[in-house]
Amino acid sequence: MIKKEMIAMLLAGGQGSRLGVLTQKVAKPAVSFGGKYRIIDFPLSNCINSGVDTVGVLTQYQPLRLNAHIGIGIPWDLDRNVGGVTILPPYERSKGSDWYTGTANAIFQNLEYMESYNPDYVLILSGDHIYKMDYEVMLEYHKANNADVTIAAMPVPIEEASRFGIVITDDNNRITEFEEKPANPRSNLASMGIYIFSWPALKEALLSLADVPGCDFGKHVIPYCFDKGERIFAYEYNGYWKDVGTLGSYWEANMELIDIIPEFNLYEEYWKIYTKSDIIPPQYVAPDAIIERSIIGEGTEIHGSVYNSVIGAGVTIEPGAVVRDSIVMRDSVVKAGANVNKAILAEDTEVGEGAELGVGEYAPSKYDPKVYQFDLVTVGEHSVIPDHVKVGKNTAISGKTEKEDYPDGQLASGDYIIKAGGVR
Ligand code: ADQ
Ligand code: ADP
Repeated sequence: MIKKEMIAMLLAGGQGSRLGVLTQKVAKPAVSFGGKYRIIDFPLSNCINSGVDTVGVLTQYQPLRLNAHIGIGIPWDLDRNVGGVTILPPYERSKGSDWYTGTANAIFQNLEYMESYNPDYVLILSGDHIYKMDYEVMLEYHKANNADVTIAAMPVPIEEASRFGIVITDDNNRITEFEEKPANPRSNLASMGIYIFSWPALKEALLSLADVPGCDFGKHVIPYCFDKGERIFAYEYNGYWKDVGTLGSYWEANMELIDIIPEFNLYEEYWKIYTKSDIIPPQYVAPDAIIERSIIGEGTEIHGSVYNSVIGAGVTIEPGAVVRDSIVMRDSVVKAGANVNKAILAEDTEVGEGAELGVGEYAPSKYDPKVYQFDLVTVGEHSVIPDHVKVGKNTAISGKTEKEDYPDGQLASGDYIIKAGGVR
């Protein structure tokens, strides 16, 4: 096969358990974002905008929607005879095929794929980050430093630092210390989970660590390269980057799109974000509708009022309904007179007439307090909320719920309803 200087391996197989009911049936990279996109559109668009035309996408958990979305890569111009996008699920490998047990293990199981392009460099990406980055510039930096590994890094608030791999660098940006998710971080320069490896260094590390259970980049590969004394550099990035791995950060990143001057701009001509779009009719705004500071998807009909919200394609907001500070994904219906506050409604949900979401005081979650720790109402896809019920803040709903599921017509803050078939 033809040689490629750099290929990308995009990790898209994590469970995304911290997105709660949003990722019960879809992989995190396939979750809708910004009314039109799916999360994976961002790294894929970065690849094509950076001239990286060979991308292996490693899928595993709930891959159906992701596969359907990526297809043969036409929207991203990745439908190449040579290279292009290739979906790499764990079960198709001929020998040693196994479930991907960790990020590095997933890459290890695809050694043959990488080898077939005889690359000089391999770019490792996550499928769940919203950002724009020119990987070609990062590669130039990698080469200029004669590095074995380059890790993209950016400063984060120190109180969030223990969620990340933390690096300490010398005056030349060479990394002198790396700690994966330290309890007491000694720096706020965080690894973005974006790596360029010189191919010999990556191959050697993967082969040496082949037997490590759950082999992971942050936990095993980077420390291994370190112990070998390899040249590891931090590539400092200062633009917009968001790991949308929690409900809070996912909601926030969507809301940032409707800031008056958004820090993350979807409208740049020279850095387009590509996605697969269906052919659907334009929006319709009815005579009494009110729309303020919102994104409205194609084919959506607004009869009621929408404030500070991100509304996907094919949504209906019926007369008298009010949607505020919320994300409503495609094909959902908010029925007449319903009131939706600070909620995330996944695809194809239905909010009944006069139902009220996001009311009352906040209480901690009884269901999964690590996941549901924000005052959001989270509704999984294909869910139904009956007419005239009240739903408190920090609640989760999944499945076709009925009046009887709501004691006294209410779901209290901190409570949840997960119907059979909706549970993992
Ligand atoms: P985490 O955020 O914990 O840390 P991780 O769970 O390792 O990220 O997942 C990274 C990516 O790989 C995600 O896109 C995920 O979907 C995917 N993935 C996870 N397991 C997979 C598997 N078995 N098969 C295929 N894909 C899989 C990492 C680094 C930190 C860094 C943060 C930045 O370890 O050092 O700070 O990313 O977000
Ligand atoms: P995900 O499946 O969401 O990608 P990770 O692999 O990043 O999850 O994290 C594994 C587990 O660690 C999650 O299922 C979650 O229970 C827990 N976890 C991760 N981050 C946090 C956090 N910020 N607060 C609480 N728990 C967390």
